[in-house]
Amino acid sequence: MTPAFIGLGANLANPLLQLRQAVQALACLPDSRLLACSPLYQSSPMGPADQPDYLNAVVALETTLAPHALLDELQHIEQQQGRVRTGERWGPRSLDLDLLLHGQQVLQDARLTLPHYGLAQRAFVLLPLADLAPELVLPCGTPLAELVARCDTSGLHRLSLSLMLEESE
Ligand code: A4P
Ligand code: MG
Repeated sequence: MTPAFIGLGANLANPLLQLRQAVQALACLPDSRLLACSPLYQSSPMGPADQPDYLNAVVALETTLAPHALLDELQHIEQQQGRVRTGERWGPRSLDLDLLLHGQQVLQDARLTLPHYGLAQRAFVLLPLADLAPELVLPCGTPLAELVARCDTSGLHRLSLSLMLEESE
């Protein structure tokens, strides 16, 4: 089994419900086990400012799926939940699932970049990832805690809502 981390983001069509449904779907992935779910964060939009705030979280899995097979599964979940790709860069979306890390894999091809290209800069990814794995060291050798210390957390708020229904209800 390989540990993998998935970044979740949504800012349209009831984002909280989108993320909760996505966690349920991630819990049902083949050849995988959902290990943990970070707290939920509200974040001001990166990219065009004329869009609603996002909800973001990170989920930890262990999986025997290869990276591209896992990406296929993530894109299938996005489509199931009605994601429409408008082509607008960093535009609003009902659900975005990013494969942040797949073990210590480093790769770059037409479909997949690992680690995810925005991981090192984005507070809305780094903080929830650090909630789950504070001791994590990235494949390049940089400790996650160093990136967290450096990132700009303005516009980011941890919420007291849970994504795991069984914990909150
Ligand atoms: N792709 C390559 N590597 C990966 C990977 N590690 N994980 C490819 C997932 N996908 C990967 O993604 C475009 C292509 O990236 C895919 O076809 C896949 O093969 P997409 O989901 O279709 O499009 P996108 O998400 O709009 O593009 P992009 O540039 O990846 O956007 P981001 O980086 O995901 O940013 N603001 C806040 N506050 N919170 C957010 O979550 N998210 C975005 C989207 C913008 N602003 C945000 C947030
Ligand atoms: Mg994406």
